[in-house]
Amino acid sequence: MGAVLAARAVVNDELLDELEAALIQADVSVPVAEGMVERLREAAESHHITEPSGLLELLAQHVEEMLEPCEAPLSTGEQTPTVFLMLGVNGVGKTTCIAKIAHWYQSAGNKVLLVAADTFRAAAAEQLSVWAERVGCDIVQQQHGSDPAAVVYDGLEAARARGHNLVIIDTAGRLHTKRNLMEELRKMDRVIQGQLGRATDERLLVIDATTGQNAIRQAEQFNEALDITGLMIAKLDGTAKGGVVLSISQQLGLPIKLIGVGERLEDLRLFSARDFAGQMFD
Ligand SMILES: Nc1nc2c(ncn2[C@@H]2O[C@H](COP(=O)(O)OP(=O)(O)OP(=O)(O)O)[C@@H](O)[C@H]2O)c(=O)[nH]1
Ligand SMILES: [Mg+2]
Repeated sequence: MGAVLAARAVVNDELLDELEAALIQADVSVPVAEGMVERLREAAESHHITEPSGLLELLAQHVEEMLEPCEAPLSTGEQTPTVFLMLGVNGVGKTTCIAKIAHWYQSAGNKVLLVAADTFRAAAAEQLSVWAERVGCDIVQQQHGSDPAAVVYDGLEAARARGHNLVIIDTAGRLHTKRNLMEELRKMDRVIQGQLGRATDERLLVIDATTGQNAIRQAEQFNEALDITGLMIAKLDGTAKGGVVLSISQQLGLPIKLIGVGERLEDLRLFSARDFAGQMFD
């Protein structure tokens, strides 16, 4: 984005068109990019901005303002255990994200339990138990092919019996278009609600920042099926784009809770509109 502006001496229509193209290139959806550039045009006029660098500052400020309402902390319920249900399509980074969250809370002195409710992929429980060992937290698992809702039930019983205060549930990757798989998630959520006597603290949808526009469809459909409480944007380190975050926030208004910036346990950050805007226009 900075390169588009650096190559220009003055702010004019051509430059604004190029900026719009650069935003779309960075995975911002067309209507959102159009709206942003229109707002920028008006602001540049009213503030008499003629230098491209001034325009870049204004754009970063707009992005920060757009994203600020999406900043939200994780809800850690007043009653224990707090329960996070993790969702998303295949390979977006759910399990890695769970390990990172577990590490974070476990290091802060909490007693964390991971629940391996991805009983579909053969190696999934094994992958989660390797993470549990590294984090130093507990795990509940059943054999491959078990009913995921039954694993969730077991997990919550175990948490209550053994005094865990955070339970994080790993689910199998699934396409947002598969109705029966969405129903399976709803069933898991009902089991949690039944056990807790209240809503699941977080139904977190993990989105891969490198996915592009399809991420919007994913968020829309998971949200329709399950009322997601927030987003975790994984793999933001792997893309110069990340504009999809803007589109999702503007089009769906969902809170963004966490971002993933690498494959290690430490590579987890709270979402910050200011940091995101700063990095987008580096
Ligand atoms: N660069 C980068 N890679 C990540 C990040 N999060 C996850 N990954 C990588 O993405 C790949 C998939 O991660 P998983 O956590 O297994 O994804 P998943 O959503 O659980 O996958 P399924 O269970 O198969 O649906 C792994 O190679 C991870 O190391 C991240 O924030 N940055
Ligand atoms: Mg997984």
